[in-house]
Amino acid sequence: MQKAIPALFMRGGTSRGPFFREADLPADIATRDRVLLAVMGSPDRRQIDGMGGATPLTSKVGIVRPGATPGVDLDFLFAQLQPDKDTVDTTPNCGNMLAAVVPFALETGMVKAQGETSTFRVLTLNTDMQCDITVQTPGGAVSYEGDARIDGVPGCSAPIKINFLDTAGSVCAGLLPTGNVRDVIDGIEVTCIDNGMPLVMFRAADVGRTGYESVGGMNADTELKARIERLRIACGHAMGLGDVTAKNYPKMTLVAPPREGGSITTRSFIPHVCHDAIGVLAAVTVGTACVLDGSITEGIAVIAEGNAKTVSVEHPTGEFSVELELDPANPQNVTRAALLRTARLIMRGEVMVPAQVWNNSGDPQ
Ligand code: NQM
Repeated sequence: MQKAIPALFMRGGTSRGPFFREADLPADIATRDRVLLAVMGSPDRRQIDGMGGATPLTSKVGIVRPGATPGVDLDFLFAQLQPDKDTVDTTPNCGNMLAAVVPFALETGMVKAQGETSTFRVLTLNTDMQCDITVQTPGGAVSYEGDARIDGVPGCSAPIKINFLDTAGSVCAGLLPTGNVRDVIDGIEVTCIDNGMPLVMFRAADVGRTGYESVGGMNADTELKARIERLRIACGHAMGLGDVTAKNYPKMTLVAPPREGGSITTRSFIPHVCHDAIGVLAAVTVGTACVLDGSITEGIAVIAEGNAKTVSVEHPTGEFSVELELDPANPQNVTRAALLRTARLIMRGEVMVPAQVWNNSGDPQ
């Protein structure tokens, strides 16, 4: 017998995966993780026996419950799986999957629409980060149709606005986990920074690349990938993250001058595969580095004056605009980050999980 678990299959930004109500999954974490691995078909490079799309960006899961903290409407737990590994990592955030949380909660009746638009406060349990998310709810239902366009997703959809309230030091102990805005690690000048996502940023030119290479070219560049992994492991120790060999962070971001009228060009390794675009909180973190005096983006990033800045982060499939607000008393302090995403309900139903997955778990489900 297989067990049926209710799920909505959703795109959130440039990522995709099944979303569950927390109450529909096993409470025991080890059993839950075995269930999620079975749902996605991991570990298997093709994920042929599950719902995963054979890339890290399509091996993601969202788990949602009503907020358990005063002032918080919804709690969101993000789980990163991998096609070819048996890991379920709930340590880092995913700002893309986050975009689908409020649509999921509205679709499942966990929250009620407030009017033409609805805004809910969401707590991301992975890193205890809060944000306000506004979705379009004409006539009391989520609308997925509109003219908002995000690079990396074909077509147009209804806009989803995410306003981050506290992103600094998500997984690391602070915004600049080495204590410096710039370090030389393993012979390369880097900025180690975490404003929502732990990143190691370095100039593409410093590893003999332009920063404009294609995703396919980057993924085929085994020499570069080996160099980046060595740097990542050294930076992990410097950032207080310990041995990051088996961890999905820090992500590695090559930067170069903008080419399309934006603020900076990026190629992101997440951490072993080059992203087709860039992660949401990775973009917030890149944007933050661009406004910090002395970071490795100095002399590369093109940034306008003023305390409210739009940083346009160029990536392989377009650009990602992040609105940053700086503290007028201390312009090195980013007080707010806002951005636009879209999401879509792709399928609703039940995902079937082989009964043997529950064996010996001790969980009554
Ligand atoms: O940085 C990819 C993605 C992400 C994460 C990754 C993300 C973020 O594009 O907030 O969205 O870094 O693994 O979904």
